[in-house]
Amino acid sequence: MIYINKNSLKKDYKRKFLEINGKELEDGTKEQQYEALGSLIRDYVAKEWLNTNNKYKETGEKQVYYFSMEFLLGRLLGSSLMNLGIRDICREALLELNIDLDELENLEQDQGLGNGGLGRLAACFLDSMASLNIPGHGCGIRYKYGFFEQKIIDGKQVELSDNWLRSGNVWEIQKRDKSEIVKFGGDVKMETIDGKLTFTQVNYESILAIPYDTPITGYENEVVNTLRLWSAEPVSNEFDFSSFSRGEFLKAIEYKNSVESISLVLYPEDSFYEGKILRLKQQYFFVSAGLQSIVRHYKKYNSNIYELDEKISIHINDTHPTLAIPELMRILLDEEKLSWEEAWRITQNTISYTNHTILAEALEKWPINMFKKILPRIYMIIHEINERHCKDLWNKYIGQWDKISRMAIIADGFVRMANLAIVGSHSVNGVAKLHTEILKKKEMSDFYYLYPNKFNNKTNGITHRRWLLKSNPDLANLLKETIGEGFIKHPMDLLNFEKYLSDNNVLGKLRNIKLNNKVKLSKEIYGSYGIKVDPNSIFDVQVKRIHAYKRQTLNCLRIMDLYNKLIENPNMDINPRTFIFAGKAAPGYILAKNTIELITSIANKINNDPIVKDKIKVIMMENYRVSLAEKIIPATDLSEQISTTTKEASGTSNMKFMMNGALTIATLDGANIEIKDEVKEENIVIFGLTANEVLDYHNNGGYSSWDIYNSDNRIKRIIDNLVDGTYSYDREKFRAIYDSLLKYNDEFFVLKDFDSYIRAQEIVNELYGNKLNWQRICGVNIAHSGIFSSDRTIKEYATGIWGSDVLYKNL
Ligand code: 26V
Repeated sequence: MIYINKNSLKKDYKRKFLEINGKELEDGTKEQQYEALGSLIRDYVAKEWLNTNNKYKETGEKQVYYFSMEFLLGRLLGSSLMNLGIRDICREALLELNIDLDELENLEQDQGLGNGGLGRLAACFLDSMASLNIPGHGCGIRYKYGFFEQKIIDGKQVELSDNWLRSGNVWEIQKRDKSEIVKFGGDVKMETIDGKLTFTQVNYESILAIPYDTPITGYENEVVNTLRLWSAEPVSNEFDFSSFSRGEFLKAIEYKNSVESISLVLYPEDSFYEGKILRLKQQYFFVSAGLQSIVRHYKKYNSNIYELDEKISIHINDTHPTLAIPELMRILLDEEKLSWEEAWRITQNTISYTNHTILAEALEKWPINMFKKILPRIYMIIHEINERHCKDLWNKYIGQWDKISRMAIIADGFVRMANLAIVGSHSVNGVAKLHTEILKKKEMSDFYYLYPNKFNNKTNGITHRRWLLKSNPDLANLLKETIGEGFIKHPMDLLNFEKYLSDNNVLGKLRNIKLNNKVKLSKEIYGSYGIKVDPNSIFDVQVKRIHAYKRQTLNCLRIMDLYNKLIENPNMDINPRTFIFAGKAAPGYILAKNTIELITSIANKINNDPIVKDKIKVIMMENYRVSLAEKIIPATDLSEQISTTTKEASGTSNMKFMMNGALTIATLDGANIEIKDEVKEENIVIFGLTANEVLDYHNNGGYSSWDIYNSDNRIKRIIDNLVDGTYSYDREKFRAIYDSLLKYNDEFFVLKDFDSYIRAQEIVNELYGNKLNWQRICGVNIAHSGIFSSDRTIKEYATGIWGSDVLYKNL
């Protein structure tokens, strides 16, 4: 424990402020006060960080490395203070210095090095590993620019760069002495040395990888793990005077820029794969640097390279870090001089892989020619892996050429990363039960029948420390008052809350907590957009990436339908609703951008119509990110989880909402199914096609959106509204959406699910009418959310995938 009291903290803080700024605390700006506090907290963490690392060295425990192109950490000041157990002390100390801790916490730039679910999951996992005493560390890229900042101007998304490092980053420590060299391009020289065929990469380009380490603190347990992010630099940063005198100054600058471009910016696409050279370079860059440093560290403390797989687990978050497989092979073969068989055994045992999407357009595959040129030795190794793999297939599946070609790693001019990840790892998992079943029985069925034991499910989770304790302190306090503090370390204890749900006093408190959170959000909305929303209305929320399969369009269409009904019958008896949207569209995704325009146009029309003024409002909040989610989710009554069934691998915001006492309206997709199984049918509202029905349409056809359009007047009217000037003078404005629904036969079954969605919304309206019952439902959701803590998920990974005696012992 760090022993700090209010007075020592005040003293330390003033000293730190003076050291950094050369002036007194009270003369500083808020930004300077934030920075000094952050630096001080990092100093406090430093000792436990060192101790943790020393302990890992002494015990020789198995280390887990989570490789991910994305880590969406959000802000770290509040969560670090909370995990160290000094947030309250700090708040009081600062108050005595006339500083509001919340204000400083709000100044922190989000660390937004991720697109959405996959990156946030990686952040939740780091938090859980540290909190469960698991030696687990992150490895990724230190993008100079994170996920773009979204502004809505004239109703449209505008992207600004996210220069998050502008005022420095107090949490990271640069470790120049732990740099690695990553080699690109060149040729491979083959020669026989001492009778052994050896491979040496020559004429390559060297790039320096500099690690920046961020401490990941466990919850009140003195564990501090590491997130190591790599930044690219030219090997020599010296100014090249000889080229300057030859007039080649610009060339030197250009070279520097081209090297640094590798870690310059996070790709903002999360569902359309494009074979961009820079992205391939990014992938190899961090994987190679990460693996080299892991093996170097391993060798420092272990003499037997053959036992590497007993001491190290490497997990790859989607296919993006799959090059870890051939890179580990390269190190073991070319540098450690192991035989192919030994290197392969170690590699397979070390590596495990999670799949996060079944959208075909997101599957990574690289053109062979491009790949060979950039990574010649790695290509050779993949080629050999493929040869051996296909030979096995030929022996097993005699004459079944179609199947063998589907399963090949290199085929049709491409290197297929998912196939490589499956073949080169010992474990392949999906992220929710349905998703894993689809992988096994459909998307990856060939591989499942070949290696049934590799496949397993690990339903996602979220850290209840950030998403309940930190983001909803009033609810956390009510839980502490009722069921005690046990749930913090053992989230399944939340189940005890169910006992209190017959107590009207507790239900009343739940209601007040939610109302308070809604008042706060209303103020935020008013402050940012000048729109007044009624905290007593139902806060009906859909916040997530904008994507056709997530069906923000379905949400829009029912709002349009409700608006039509209210215009016709202004006295219609409904509970007033505030529809809240937030989310970013990939910059090149036209349909998603069009959807944002539709939302803002509907908002514009409805919010300015006096007829419906007291009944409905529509808000599109800008720049959705972790810190905004922390404000919206605790203030939500209704959580919209309405993806086309089979398309959302898991979803994780669904879990955050239930944990904060929202009712879910959902399709039976991803983890929604498991949420339903937990809370039971009467505490969630389900609608829409089932997985089998969707798969049946996919296999056998038979769906016609035109038929629905022509047979349902409500639907015809709102679809026509898209192009009849109701929402824009420019009648062509929503043509892309209109066409996707009619001309292209509504790929995501929006019209098919419309009627059942409307009926589900009517049920929500009725439920909300019975206040006590509504609160009880919210309480049931909270009580059953413990299973969706990422602590549960991480325990399953640790015991089921990364397993070792030490990991078992810890749990
Ligand atoms: C995919 C791609 C495709 C190629 C271009 C760059 C790029 C960047 C990121 C991704 C990741 C997309 C996969 C993803 O985020 N899946 C989400 O993972 C969540 C955590 O498992 C899960 O809850 C969501 O359902 C799933 O959509």
